[in-house]
Amino acid sequence: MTDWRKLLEMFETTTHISRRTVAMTLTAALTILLTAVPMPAAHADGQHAQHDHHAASDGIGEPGDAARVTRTIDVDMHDAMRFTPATITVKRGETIRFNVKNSGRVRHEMMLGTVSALREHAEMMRKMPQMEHAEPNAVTVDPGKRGEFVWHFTQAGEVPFACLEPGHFEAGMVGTIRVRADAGSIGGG
Ligand SMILES: [Cu+2]
Repeated sequence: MTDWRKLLEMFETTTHISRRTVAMTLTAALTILLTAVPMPAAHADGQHAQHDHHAASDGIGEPGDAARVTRTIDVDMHDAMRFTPATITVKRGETIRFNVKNSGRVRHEMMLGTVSALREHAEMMRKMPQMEHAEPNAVTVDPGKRGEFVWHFTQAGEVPFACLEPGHFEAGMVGTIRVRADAGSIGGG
């Protein structure tokens, strides 16, 4: 409450409004703020505003053969709930080794999947937060560690990926792999 009082005093010295008015205004603002704070646990899936973009292809590719890796791509995961890079470009037919680093202080993971599959999985993770993924399209990485998985991109299009640690997907820890059909230049962007 000290901060609140300090704020009030600051407010008072810079305005000519009475203390009572200021207090009332601040209380009203605080009430609005408190009621506006979302309750994460109360969010039913149906309340999410976004819609699934059922991609033209549900085919995100297939587990890759480590002996046929054409390229290694480094991905960093951090507690700002972001992947770096968040957009990756590959060519159709490439077998990529994802070298995934967790530079945060909490566990993160990288999982490839359609948006609907990722969302379903995120829902499951909320119910079973300790669940670890042993699937070939994902890697779970402890803080300060590295992990990897190998994936073969068989179709042109976009392959979404996300971190499904509870709350991370919702916080925007998502990315996209653009799979190009042509043999043109591969951008880093
Ligand atoms: Cu995460």
